[in-house]
Amino acid sequence: MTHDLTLPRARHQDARRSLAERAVLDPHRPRFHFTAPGGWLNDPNGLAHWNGVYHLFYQYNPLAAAHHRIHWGHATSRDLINWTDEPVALVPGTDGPDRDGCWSGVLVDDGGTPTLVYSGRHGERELPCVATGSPDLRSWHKDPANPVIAAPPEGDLTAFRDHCVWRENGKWRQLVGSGIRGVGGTAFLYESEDLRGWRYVGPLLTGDASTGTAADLDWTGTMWECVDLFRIDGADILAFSAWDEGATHYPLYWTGQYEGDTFTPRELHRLDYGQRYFYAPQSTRDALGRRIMFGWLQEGRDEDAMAEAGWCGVMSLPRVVTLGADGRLVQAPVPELARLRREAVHTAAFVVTDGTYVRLDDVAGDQLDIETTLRLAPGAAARLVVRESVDGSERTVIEVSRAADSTTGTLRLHREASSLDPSVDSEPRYGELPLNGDGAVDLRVLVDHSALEIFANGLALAARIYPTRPDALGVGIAAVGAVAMERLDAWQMTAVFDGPRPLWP
Ligand code: DQQ
Repeated sequence: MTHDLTLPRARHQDARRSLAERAVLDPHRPRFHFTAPGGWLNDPNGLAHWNGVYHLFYQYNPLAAAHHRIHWGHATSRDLINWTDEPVALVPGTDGPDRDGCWSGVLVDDGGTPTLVYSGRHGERELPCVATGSPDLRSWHKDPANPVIAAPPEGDLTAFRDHCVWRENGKWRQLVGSGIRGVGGTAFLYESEDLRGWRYVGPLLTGDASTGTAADLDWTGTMWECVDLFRIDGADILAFSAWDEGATHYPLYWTGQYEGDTFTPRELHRLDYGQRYFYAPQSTRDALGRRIMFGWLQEGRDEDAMAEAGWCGVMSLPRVVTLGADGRLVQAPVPELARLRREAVHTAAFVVTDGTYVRLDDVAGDQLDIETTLRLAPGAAARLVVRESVDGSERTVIEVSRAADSTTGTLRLHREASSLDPSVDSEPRYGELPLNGDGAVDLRVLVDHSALEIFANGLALAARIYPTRPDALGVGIAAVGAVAMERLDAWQMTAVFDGPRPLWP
């Protein structure tokens, strides 16, 4: 049987349907990840756990599946899993400093008053703005003093936007992402008594863009977007997204020490190996003391396909971030996610014979949570296959391998056969996977239509895949060398979104 590639597009092309109606018809739309009701979604903003309610704001264009005149969408949840759409929080002004968009920012508690600090965009320029909220965080009032910083610091800068704001020693402190042309990305530090009048302190830390290139795994770019400074288990983390000339590369973090007006870096790591598929992350500390992080899973299909689908952009699953014994961040989906699990399948341990492929016939679907523990001999590799069509022409391969020297490994995502649609991104993704001497890999794979999130020994890799075949639902495992599968548990994941949602709740 040949699959008609034109079918999904033709169905979406009906311009009489609203964006939200077209969105729900799209087979690539996730069902348990947060998405906007329709139109465009990018960065998570204003994350907060406020009076027992989680607030997720996000960069939103309710008018088209394109990045233009960005609003702030808003959703709330009591469990980080089920979301209620709230009224759009910020709309670009008819005039004023945010007339071309309300770009990324944060929510802070100003003595009981919910207050947003965001980047107002006018022309090609972004400047810090403030808005205060009603006690239920449903209506927002922009401050007449906006922009609250009239101009970036002097110098030849690549950009000036996005905010991290916190209270310290009775004052507010703020980081604004930027880049010094010819030098590198940076985070400018400011101080304030009242969130309105800001004193420039200086660069907290500046990267060196002359070291490496975008092809490297840890080039820090010419501008740092969405800087996020937090302390976790006594360690200071400065996270940012490396940007260069309009290209959104990947999220990175420095470990180090924040003291006084500087951050002394120790180590630099990728936050997620999916590169731009987990971009612009933002985190908050919830009432349980957990560091909760979301990132933006960008699309891997072209602008026409997004426009036809009526929606684009996926919010990652909320992740709990902790500090590992090696000083690196460890990430896992919030445990609340397990509430969506249905129809458990437990596979008994077995040795995957070298060179064989075992199709797991009782595990199949496009909404799955798969947990497995694999043990790799030195030089061995295990390949977990998901979204495989019956004829094998479409398949997505998650590979974990162990080097012959036994303590290092690699996590790799192969997408070259993920889709028969030649227009979608099929580039591989990979990153280093530290292993203990026993070669054990705890692997968790969440499949949600086009959204894929992988966690291997606490390291994350998010990506998007667009299988065209309705039967691309299969799961299997292959081995090269000696691989033992010590357990595999899989669940169907129930949907939290069903049916069209209002674009303007
Ligand atoms: N997205 C926002 C910016 C930010 C970028 C605009 C990161 O504020 O720098 O939608 O994806």
